[in-house]
Amino acid sequence: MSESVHPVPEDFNARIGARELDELNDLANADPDRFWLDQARRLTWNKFPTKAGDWSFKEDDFHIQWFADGELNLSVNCLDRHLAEHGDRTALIFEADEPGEGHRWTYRQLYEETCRFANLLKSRGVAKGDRVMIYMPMIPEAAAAMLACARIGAIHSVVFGGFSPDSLAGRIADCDACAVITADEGVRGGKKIPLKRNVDTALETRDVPTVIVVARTGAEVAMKDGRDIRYADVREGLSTECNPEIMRAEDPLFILYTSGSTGKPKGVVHTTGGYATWAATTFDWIFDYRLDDIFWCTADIGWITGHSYVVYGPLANRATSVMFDGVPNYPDFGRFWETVDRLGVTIFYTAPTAIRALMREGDEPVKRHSRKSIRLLGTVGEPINPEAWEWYWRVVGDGRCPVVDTWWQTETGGILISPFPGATEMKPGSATKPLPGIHPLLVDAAHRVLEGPASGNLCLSGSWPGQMRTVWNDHFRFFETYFKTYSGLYFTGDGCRRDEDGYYWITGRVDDVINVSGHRIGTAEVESSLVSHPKVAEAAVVGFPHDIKGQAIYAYVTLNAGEEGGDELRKELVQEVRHDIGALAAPEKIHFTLALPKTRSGKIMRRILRKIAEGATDGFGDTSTLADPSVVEALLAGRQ
Ligand code: 6R9
Repeated sequence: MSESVHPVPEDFNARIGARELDELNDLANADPDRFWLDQARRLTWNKFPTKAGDWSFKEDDFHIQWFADGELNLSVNCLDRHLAEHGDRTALIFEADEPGEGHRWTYRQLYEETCRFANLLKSRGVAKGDRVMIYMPMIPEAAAAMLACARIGAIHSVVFGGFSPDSLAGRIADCDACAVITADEGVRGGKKIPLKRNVDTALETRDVPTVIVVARTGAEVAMKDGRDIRYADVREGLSTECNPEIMRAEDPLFILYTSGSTGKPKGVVHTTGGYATWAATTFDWIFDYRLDDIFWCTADIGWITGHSYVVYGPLANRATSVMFDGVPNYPDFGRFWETVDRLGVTIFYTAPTAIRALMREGDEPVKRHSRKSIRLLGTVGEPINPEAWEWYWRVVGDGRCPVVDTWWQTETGGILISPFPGATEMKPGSATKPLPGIHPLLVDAAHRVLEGPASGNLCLSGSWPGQMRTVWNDHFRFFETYFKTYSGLYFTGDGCRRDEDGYYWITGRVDDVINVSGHRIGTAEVESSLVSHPKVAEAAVVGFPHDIKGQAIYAYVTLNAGEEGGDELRKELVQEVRHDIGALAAPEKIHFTLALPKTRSGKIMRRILRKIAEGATDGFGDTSTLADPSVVEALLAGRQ
């Protein structure tokens, strides 16, 4: 395919142009310590660090620390320090599911609400280092709850409202949470989500001392005496001042669970100083933020994108950030652009899956709205196909707004590979180049580092402030997952091509992670849910290309002797996965088969299963190691 190149639009006057970017890169290479300490200066520290990074990815000396002797509080950085001059500035614009039914919170209001939540948590005995689950809709109180945890040094763990009670229970157990903050119900696309009821179900297996319930719809919900508190009942009595806990830079800030290639979701741990520096820095660099901007990142706070670019990055830069509690197609496919016009959004950041879904509806729902306030567009979460990129650029941005395709991960805390909107020529489909101080490498199967134009596995050869520090309760797993495959390197799990201009093209996961609509799903989790059904003997799950979702889930299932597969059982199995994990992990296709392709040593050959799910009829490579090569024919015949 021919690659097109888009120069930086001429009248896009960014603070960082090509020359400034060169300077940043030069400094990052010449004096990394000074460079990173300079970035840390964006924050207000109680004690400014004397040293930037201290890390080694080597097994015998494995450690990662940033700004280790520094001390600060992140809620102070997002709130207190802005109050004197910007207290009346809008911090959050809540955009509800019903267009226009939202409201705004100024920095002062967010500060006061944060302090109230912090005092409430303290009154319930929650202290520094304790874990607090947040299972909430996209309402300003959710941001206040996160900031309140940061204020008192509690470690928050936000769980996306689309996850099932079982998933929530698993996370509560894993991090031994002492409180849950939730809402009565959520509302998305006109449909109610019974958040409090889900919490009650989750807590049947493992209770916690405190549940705080914020009113979103005002629905009647069950309340357990002594445990559950209606926020509205106590709010007036809570002080709007709360002394911040001074944290060491390496004190944990939050845990966010994410799917890996094996076992249950991992609790990705981010710490205070490095994460805050990285969220604040990347927000400023990549979104070219100006004081009068209205920034809208459509992600949910249940994902890392919501942490870094709805809450912490924008607020640390005293930006105005939109919290959207709806979906792109409600009430109709023009929702994003109607909202952009009504709120005057200037920077818009969303996922390729949303762009593809909107593109399918044609240009009219976009053109119906002016969008003239937008000056910068961004994408995140999965590779964007050049066709969708071009549509976003041409139709949504009218060919005048840079598009930043930002590559990063839960593990990286913030953006690592992306254009600088005022400095980098764009190639549709490429996340372009690493940020200053970031050192990607491509490695082949034989562990050779590849030079020049090449395709391989994407690794990073050094640390950066926003890097995750550990897997909660499992430091061994942290090392094994990310640093063992390629000695001395952080392995991202992504495949990637680098072209002759040094541009990076992420090709997708090379491990057993499926990226469905930008959401990471571990094949092992779906398989273990499927096999928990009494009729199922074995299951193997792979991803296959999907026009809108990017990838969807294809499940191969073998049944116990005497059981018969059919549509009824398909429905039951989908239900099982929705129950165990959540609707986002529901298989698109279920293929009943008598056998799975296995090697003589019993390993499932996923390569073959992927090919068949993709629709291939040949090109299965070497099948001679299969215990029974005739399985392939049978699978082809039964393809869904
Ligand atoms: C931020 C986020 C991480 C995985 C990552 C990669 C994919 C994210 C991308 C992208 C191509 C981009 N990914 N951004 N692939 N181009 N711009 O999404 O974090 O949920 O942890 O997912 O998403 O495969 O490894 P997370």
